[in-house]
Amino acid sequence: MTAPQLTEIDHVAIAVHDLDAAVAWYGEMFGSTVAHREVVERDGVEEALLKVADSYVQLLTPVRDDSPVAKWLDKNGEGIHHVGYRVADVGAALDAFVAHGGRAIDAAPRPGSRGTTVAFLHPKGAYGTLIELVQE
Ligand code: CMX
Ligand code: CO
Repeated sequence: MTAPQLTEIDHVAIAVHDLDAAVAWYGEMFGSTVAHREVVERDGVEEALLKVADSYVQLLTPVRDDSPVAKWLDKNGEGIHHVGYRVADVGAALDAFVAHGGRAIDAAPRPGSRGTTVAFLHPKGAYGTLIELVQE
């Protein structure tokens, strides 16, 4: 057995075509406000984080045509793109995952948004879910 690795849901990420429109929609419908907004160059996305208790809704839009989110939107249209699980130690969680035969996208932890350290796990072999491990 693996020791428990996932401590909280960090975020649910939703891919959208128009970030301002999606932010306005969440504000109008649910009174949500933006806690953080950032362009993450490495992933070619801009994100807006809306706080829900201790977690976030991460609205994502591509800023480049070669962004993985641009490709995903072309194929699937708008919708849930990935789930971010909080972990205490992303390196240890990634090692445990790979040691148990899991398929990682990132070979090692890397910087995410808002100063986090993250690692992505491949949706193939993860019940069709793109998983992001997030260490705050
Ligand atoms: N959720 C579930 N399945 C997904 C997926 C997603 N988000 N993205 C791709 N897939 C599936 C595809 O449907 C496809 O399945 P089939 O082979 O059955 O058709 C398979 O995975 C391969 O997909 P693809 O379209 O060929 O895409 P790539 O292999 O080029 O890339 C992935 C897929 C996951 C490796 C790539 O998107 C990636 O590296 N993602 C991690 C980085 C990222 O998403 N960054 C943006 C977010 C940044 C942030 O949160 O801060
Ligand atoms: Co994310």
